[in-house]
Amino acid sequence: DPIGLMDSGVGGLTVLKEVQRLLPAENTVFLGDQARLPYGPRTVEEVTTFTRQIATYLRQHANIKIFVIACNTATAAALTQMQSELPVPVVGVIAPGATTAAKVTKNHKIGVIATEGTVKSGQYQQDILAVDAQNQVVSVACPQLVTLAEHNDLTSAHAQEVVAQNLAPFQGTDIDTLVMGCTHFPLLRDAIQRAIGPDVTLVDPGVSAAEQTAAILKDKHELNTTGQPVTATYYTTGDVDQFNQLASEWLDIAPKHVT
Ligand code: DGN
Repeated sequence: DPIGLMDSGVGGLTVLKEVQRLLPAENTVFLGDQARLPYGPRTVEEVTTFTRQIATYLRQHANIKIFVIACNTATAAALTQMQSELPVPVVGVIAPGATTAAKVTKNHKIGVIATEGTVKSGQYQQDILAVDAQNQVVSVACPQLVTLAEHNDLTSAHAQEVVAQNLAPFQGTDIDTLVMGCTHFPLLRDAIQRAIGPDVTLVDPGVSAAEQTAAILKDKHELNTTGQPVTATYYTTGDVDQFNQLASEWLDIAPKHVT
C-alpha cells in the first residue's frame, strides 16, 4: 500500500520529494487541491472539511497506509482531528519543523514564515516553546510566496523582489533560524536565502516530516526497504497542465485530473 500525501497545491511536492528520497522503495500517491487553493485565508472548519475529503478519497482509491498532511495550513487546522478519525497514522509538518528549528538555533531567536492560517493558529510558536521556553519566535504571514510558487515564478527578478519585501519584517530581529512553514516555500529556497542573508539557517519541515513518516512505518513493520517496482500517482483538482509544468521540473512526473 502507498504513502498518501496531500496539499492545497504543488507545495506538498517538496515533502513528497523528501519522502521519495528517504524511502525510495515505497509507493506514493499525492493529491494537490489546486481548485480550492489557497487554504491560507480559509476557516479552520473549511480546511478541516477539505482535508477529510482528501483523506477519504486517498483511502478509497489508493488504500493508503499512512496519511501525510504535506500542508502547514491543513496541519494546523486538522491534524488532531484527522488523527482521531482515521484508522491509519497521520503525520503533519509543523511539529517536526518546530523540533528541528529548536535544535538548530543557537541564539534562541527563530523566525517562521507561513500562511495567514498557520500564523493565526500559533502552532509553530507553541511547539517551538514546548521544546525550550527560552526561545523567541517571530512569525510573518507571506501568502504572496504561495502565488509565486504556484506560478512557477521562482527565480525571476520579480520573485526576488516579492520575497525580499515579504521578509523585510525580520530586519533587526537577529533571528539565526528561519522555518519555511509553508510547503510551497522550499521551492523558493534560493530567493529566501538571498533575502534573509547567508547567516540565517533555513529549516524545511518536509525533511523532518519524511523522517517521522519513516519512523512510524518502521515501528509498525510496514516499511518497504527492498527495491521493488515503485508506483507514484499524482492527482490535482485543478489544471493538469499547470500542475505538470511545475511538477515535471521539480519531480519529473505526470499528474491525473480528479474532481
Ligand atoms: N502549502 C500550504 C501550506 O503549507 O500551508 C499553503 C498553501 C496555501 O494554500 N495557501
